[in-house]
This record gives sequence, C-alpha cells and structure tokens, in this order.
Amino acid sequence: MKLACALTIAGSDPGGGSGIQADLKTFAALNVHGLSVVASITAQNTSKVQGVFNVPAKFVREQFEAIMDDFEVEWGKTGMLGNEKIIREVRACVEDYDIKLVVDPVMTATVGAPLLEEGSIQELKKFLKFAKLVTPNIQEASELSGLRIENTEDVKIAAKKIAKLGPEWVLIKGGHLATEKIHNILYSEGNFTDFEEVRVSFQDMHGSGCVFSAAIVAELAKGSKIQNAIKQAGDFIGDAIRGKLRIGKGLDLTNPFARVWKISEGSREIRDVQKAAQLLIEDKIFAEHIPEVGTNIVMAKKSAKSREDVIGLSGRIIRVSGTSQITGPPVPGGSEHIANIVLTAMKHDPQIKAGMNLRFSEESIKKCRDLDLQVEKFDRKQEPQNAKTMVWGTKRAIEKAGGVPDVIFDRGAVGKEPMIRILGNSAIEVARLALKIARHQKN
Ligand code: PXL
Repeated sequence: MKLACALTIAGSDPGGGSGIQADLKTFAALNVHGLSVVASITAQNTSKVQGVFNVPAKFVREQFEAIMDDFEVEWGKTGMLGNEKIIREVRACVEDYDIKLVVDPVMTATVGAPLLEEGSIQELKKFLKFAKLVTPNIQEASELSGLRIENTEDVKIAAKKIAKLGPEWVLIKGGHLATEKIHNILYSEGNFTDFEEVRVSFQDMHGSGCVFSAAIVAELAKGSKIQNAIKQAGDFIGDAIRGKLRIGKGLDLTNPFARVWKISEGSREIRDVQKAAQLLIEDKIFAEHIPEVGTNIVMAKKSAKSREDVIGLSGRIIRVSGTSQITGPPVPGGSEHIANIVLTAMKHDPQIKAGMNLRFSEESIKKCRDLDLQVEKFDRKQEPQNAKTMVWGTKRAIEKAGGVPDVIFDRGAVGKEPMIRILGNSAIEVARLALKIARHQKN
C-alpha cells in the first residue's frame, strides 16, 4: 500500500491531546503516513503545563535529516516551536529540503501557559515568509498583526497585514469570536473566502488548533487544492470536536478518531445484523415464526440515542411460500418499532443492544417460560393517549419485571397483531435465542 507522507514539526504533549500526538493521530485518521520532528517536550496534562524542555536546535535538524534521507515529503506543518533558535533551524531545514509548509503559529497552551519563549514573536513573523499557509486563531492573529480583533471586519484587516509578512495564504480562525456560526477567513492576493462552520461549542477544546492544521496538511499531502483542503479539514474538526474525549480531569480532548470509530462501529453492528438475519433465514423452522408484519432484527451502536444509531433491516424478513427472505440490507435507522424497544430497554440496562420480533402464539410463550427466560407482557388497552406504544409498552414491561426481561409480548388489539419481542446483547445472540425457542420441545 502506498501512502502519502505528511510531516509535523511541533511540541510533544504527553497527555496525547494536542501537539505532535494530536497531529499524528489526525494524519493516521486521514490515511496519511505521519512523520514527526519533536521541537519541544512539554510536561503537561489536561489541567496544566508544568514544564517545557526545548530540544537543542542541532537535534531538531538531526531528526529532520533522518526523515528526509528516507521519505518523500512534500507537505509539512509546524506547531509549537519553543524559541527563536528552533524557529531559525526549522526555517533553514524547510528551505534546504523545499518543504511546503503550513504554519500554526502556536504561542500559548489551551490551559494558558506560554509555549513560545518571550521575544520570539519577531522570529516567528520572519518565518512566515516560508509558509504556504498560516493558520492563526484570533489571539495569534492579533499578536502577528498588532491589531485588536473584535469582529469579522477586523479579521479581514489583520489577514491583509499578516499576508504582508510573506505567506501565500492566511487563514484566520474565527472560533474565538462571539458569532453564532464560526467564520474562518482565508485571504490571498486581495481575495477573501469565508469558510462558515457550524459552532459545536464556545468552549476551547484541547488540541483543536493542532488537529485542524494537521487535517489541512493531510488533505494537501493527498493532493487537494488549498480551498478544498480547508473545507475538508473544517468537516473533520467538527467531527473531532463533537466526538470529544472526556478522559482527563481538566479540559476535554479533541478526538481525531471520532469519525473513524463511528464508521467502524457502525460496520460492526451492520455485520452482526446481517449475520443474524442470515442465521434466521437459513433455518427452515423460522418461517413459521414470522409475523404477518414481518420480522425485523436490530442492533444499536454503543450509547445510541436515536433511531439513526440503531442498525436494522431496511426491508424485513418475510415469509414467501413457506420460506423466509430478507427484503433489504441492514442500515442505520432501518427499524422504527424494534429500534424504539431497544432504545428504551438500553436506558434501563446498557448491556441490552439488540432485539427482534417473533410471531405470537401461546405455545411460544409457554416454550419461553419452559426455557427459564424472563417473560413479561403489556396490555395495549392500558396505554395512555398520545403515548408511543413501543416506548410505553417496553417501559411498562420493565417496571413489572423489575428489570429488562428477555421476552416482552402483547396480545394485540383491534387491527394490531399480537407480538413477541426478544431482547439481548447482540443481534446474533437474539437470533440464536429465537431459533432455540422455535425448536424447543416442551417437557
Ligand atoms: O494547541 C496548541 C498546542 C500545540 N502544541 C502543544 C500544546 C498546545 C496547546 O496546549 O500543548 C504541545
């Protein structure tokens, strides 16, 4: 497999939320091979920076040369550089090896501590001449331009001023302005582009700046044009912030893997539901147990909140001339009834993730009891007006059973088919249980 490389030259954050660690996670999540030159080692966690050790400039170069000897690198970024000497060395390296550079002009840690020695701003400004793109936040843009920035008009004036320092593109991030949407303003050669992003939070999130610039570099390394790279990175950082990690005692961490996990988690449930449905239709006996309305089988993602977080069959399993058939593949939001039952049960017992429905018969209920399953029922006649039947019925059965039962049934009503529902930890487990019930010979 051939992957594009992207380089980060930045500070180490041992807490893993920002700096080199965040950059490398971002590169990996975006299918780019990450290379890293450690410019500074911080001792920090999610609450405080307790120490900074700036790597000797000579050793910064040594790391750089080791990489360049071996890999093909077109695009890189800088984050925390620590001091003037390191900035000058990095500038020389970037020139020597002709690296296209995104400069994230990191000055202060999210928790407030300085990450650039005092008096180094001048050197950082000179460094911008070697940048294709610079990505300051409002405070950094204010430092670099010497202007107060309070609104989008100020941002534009500052962007023009920073552009005079020599970078090809200036992207000022608007997250710290009190606007409803976030406006990230790109400037180059007299033209402005406003990248509008949905604001997820007004709170600062540890690592968000690092992840954003790393995502831009990853997209550029894969061949995107600058405007497209910024757009893609804007979507990516939105996911990374929404999927934040509350993992230390202080600030929440930006999570570059939020999107990857979401996709892979979804696919785990899809595989489970697919396999469970396959088990059901391959068993000849099952067709007799399919209700008139068909069977659906579902599995919820971890911490599922809505139907969209529950994978169900987009068609159902139906009976056709004595055999069973699946009429649509598993998809998010594929079921309404069974998804509502599982979502309700999960609130009482997070172990419950899956459910399915079976044709009702008194005989099947007896078999369930015979198998020592916990069986509970609800009565549609008792349903209050305006209730959602499945949510209400499931709650009712849970109340009566004093926990989530294995089986919930109701005897139907006018125009409502009676139904058995089975609950469990996974779709496969639930399907196996359904087949066990179907095959059971009563004592
Ligand atoms: O987000 C900027 C940043 C970059 N690099 C390191 C940091 C921080 C913020 O805290 O700690 C090492």
